[in-house]
Amino acid sequence: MADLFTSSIPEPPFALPKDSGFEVSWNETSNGFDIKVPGGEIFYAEHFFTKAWSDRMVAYLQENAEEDWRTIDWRNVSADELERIAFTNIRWKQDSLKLYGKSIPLPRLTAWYGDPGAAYTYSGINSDPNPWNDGLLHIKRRIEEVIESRFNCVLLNWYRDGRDSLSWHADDEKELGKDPVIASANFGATRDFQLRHNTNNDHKITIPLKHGTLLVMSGELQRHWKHAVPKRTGVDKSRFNLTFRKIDA
Ligand SMILES: O=C(O)CCC(=O)C(=O)O
Repeated sequence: MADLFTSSIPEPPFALPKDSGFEVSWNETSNGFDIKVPGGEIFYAEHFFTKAWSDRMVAYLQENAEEDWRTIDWRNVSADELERIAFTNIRWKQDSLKLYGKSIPLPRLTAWYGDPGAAYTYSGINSDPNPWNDGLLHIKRRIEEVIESRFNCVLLNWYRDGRDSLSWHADDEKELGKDPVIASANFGATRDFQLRHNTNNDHKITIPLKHGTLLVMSGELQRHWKHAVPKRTGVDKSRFNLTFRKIDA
């Protein structure tokens, strides 16, 4: 009888360091794992959004007046061409960083939505928010139903294939306030989300973020850990990541 109960306790589909300070519990109410790590907290719900809803989101994020999103090779669309595409729901842009006087395109496309005034400066790029639309508001509300936090903006990242990536960083910009809660909704191709502790080299976690996964970072995580989405050869499909945040306006 005991076996019956023990074997039904779910385990996360990724490994955690075997050290003290790491603790996993299944959250029956929100259907995900509450994970304590040294200096922070993570919530992971592998199938938070249904497949039907996630499929709809993949279309919603790409629909546009000119191109068939099912067949177009987005990798070969230039920044100028992208600008001319009238996306139905999301105003995607190709941002660039200024480095040693050179303009370097980010290895992904981005968009910024939120309440009026929720402007954000990220890697030196200042973004005024586009106004919310129904699809983004629906996702925001779904997340707010299961976690206590409220959000007033969202950064969207579009990784067109495995060549797109995001380098090591913490979401610790001052407009996010102290110990921000960041909720990440994921649609499309699965990509690895890596976390590493700032001072303990043995504390590394690789979390697969799948079609419909919700990941929430909270507590002091942004103070003590960095995260990244590395390149992955072999991934040839798009992945969309929406990180909901609260800007102290
Ligand atoms: O794509 C992801 O999963 C991470 C996104 C992220 O870290 C960010 O936008 O700051």
